[in-house]
Amino acid sequence: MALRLFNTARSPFGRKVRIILAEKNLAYEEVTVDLQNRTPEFSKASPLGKVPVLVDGETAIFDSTIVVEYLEDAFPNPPMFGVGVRQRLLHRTLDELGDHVADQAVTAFYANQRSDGPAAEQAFARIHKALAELERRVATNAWTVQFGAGDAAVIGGCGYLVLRHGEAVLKPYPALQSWLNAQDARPSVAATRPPPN
Ligand SMILES: N[C@@H](CCC(=O)N[C@@H](CS)C(=O)NCC(=O)O)C(=O)O
Repeated sequence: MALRLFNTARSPFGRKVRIILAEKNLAYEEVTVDLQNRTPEFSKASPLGKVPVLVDGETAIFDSTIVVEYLEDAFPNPPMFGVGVRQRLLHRTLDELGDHVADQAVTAFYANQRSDGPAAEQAFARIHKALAELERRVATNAWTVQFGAGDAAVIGGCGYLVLRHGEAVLKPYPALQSWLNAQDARPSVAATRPPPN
């Protein structure tokens, strides 16, 4: 049965899943969701009303981290969590850091839209904690050996951060920035670049 992905064009979480689908060379149909006007079909698949949701036959799967784990279990090759306990842990940790950047970048975006300075400031303080940890990990080579789930989450989160808040936010993190730039050449990353604002 064909895979269907409910998503929005700029969702950082959706991008993470799309990178993994591309890396695993899996065909799927993408269904673009209007979050202001959810269809009954989407609401049935997504109890929390969020994207992304992957539908495989009769099974609807959310959230993005669980979708990626499902794809790994259902379609193990090529592996997206590296080899061995340490690499798996590293992918999961990067996934958490990448999702944290994504979550807080979304929060800051909406806070700015309603001119809520303190909420945006709080979100940015949280973003910088995660970016500092990512910078430390890239700079000390505490990173994944094989590209996979963790890398995809960091690219999704940081890509969305730059899209919504500008490149300057990464200035204090040169190692992370150059790692991100290098990933742009990867076909799964290039093919999933979000459209401009
Ligand atoms: N933890 C979830 C987060 C998903 C999420 O927050 N998606 C946003 C779009 S980027 C959404 O659907 N927001 C709509 C809402 O919260 O009502 C995941 O990893 O899938």
